[in-house]
Amino acid sequence: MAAYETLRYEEPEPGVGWLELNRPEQLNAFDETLTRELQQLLRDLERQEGLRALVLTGAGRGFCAGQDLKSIDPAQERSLGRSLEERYNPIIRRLRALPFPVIAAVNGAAAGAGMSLALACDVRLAAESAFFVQAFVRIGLVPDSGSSFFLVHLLGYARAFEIATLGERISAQEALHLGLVNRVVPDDRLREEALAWARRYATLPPRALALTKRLLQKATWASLEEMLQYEQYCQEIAGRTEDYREGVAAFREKRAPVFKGR
Ligand code: T3D
Repeated sequence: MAAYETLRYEEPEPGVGWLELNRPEQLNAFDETLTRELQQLLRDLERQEGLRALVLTGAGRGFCAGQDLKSIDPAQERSLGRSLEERYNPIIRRLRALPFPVIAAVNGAAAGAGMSLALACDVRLAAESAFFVQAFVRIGLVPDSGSSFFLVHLLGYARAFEIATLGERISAQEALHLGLVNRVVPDDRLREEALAWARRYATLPPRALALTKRLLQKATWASLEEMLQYEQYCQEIAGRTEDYREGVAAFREKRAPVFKGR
């Protein structure tokens, strides 16, 4: 795997990837290098042999503060549409398409596109001191990098509208109450809890998890009839795996299954 300037990647345990955005002085805001490197790393991870879960987090006291506002010259005209098309949207698409669960371990501020990044993960675990901000409106922009989609699907229109238009800080506890995060843990437990969750995924049948991810993503926009057909299609694939046969055998033999991803 390539060496990265703005990312740290390790596999602390078999099947578990740990990806840290690493520009702590800027609360891991996205500059050109970070967006390029994150695209590249996600492309590599899609094909990483044996990877069964990924944790995404930030170095230092921030998760990600969105676009780096200091690396751009406000006097110079830039196409923000092109910036989304070339830099941000490929990251969100790649993250969503990874064939294993992605856990956001939100360690601090998740603002603007940094909040979108957390929302694009499959589940969110937040440290008690973490917070979320739809910072876009504060600088005259609109929600991007998927935030409009994720907020409405997670919260419904009225709450999404409030959060996107007021741009106020949402504490980890409020986020839990709203359903924006799955769990809140003490700050000093975040790494251990995120690893424990990822470790659990690493023991589950990878094909079933990958297909479930595809099913649930499609369910956010498809009709019941489409989902019945897609479930049928995915179950046909899952039912042909060795892991399925192992799961049934383990149940019958009253032992824990060992899933190998085949
Ligand atoms: O290409 C395109 O432009 C289109 C795409 C747009 C996508 C977007 O994400 S637009 C939204 C951009 N992000 C923001 O507007 C967030 C700006 N930051 C903040 O509002 C606050 O910093 C936070 C709410 C994130 C955190 O507040 P707080 O009080 O915990 O920390 P702080 O003191 O404000 O920040 C700490 C340091 O990080 C500080 O550096 P300094 O002054 O100590 O040297 C601050 O400048 C730096 N920092 C925080 N956010 C950014 C940043 N530096 C560069 N860019 C940032 N976005």
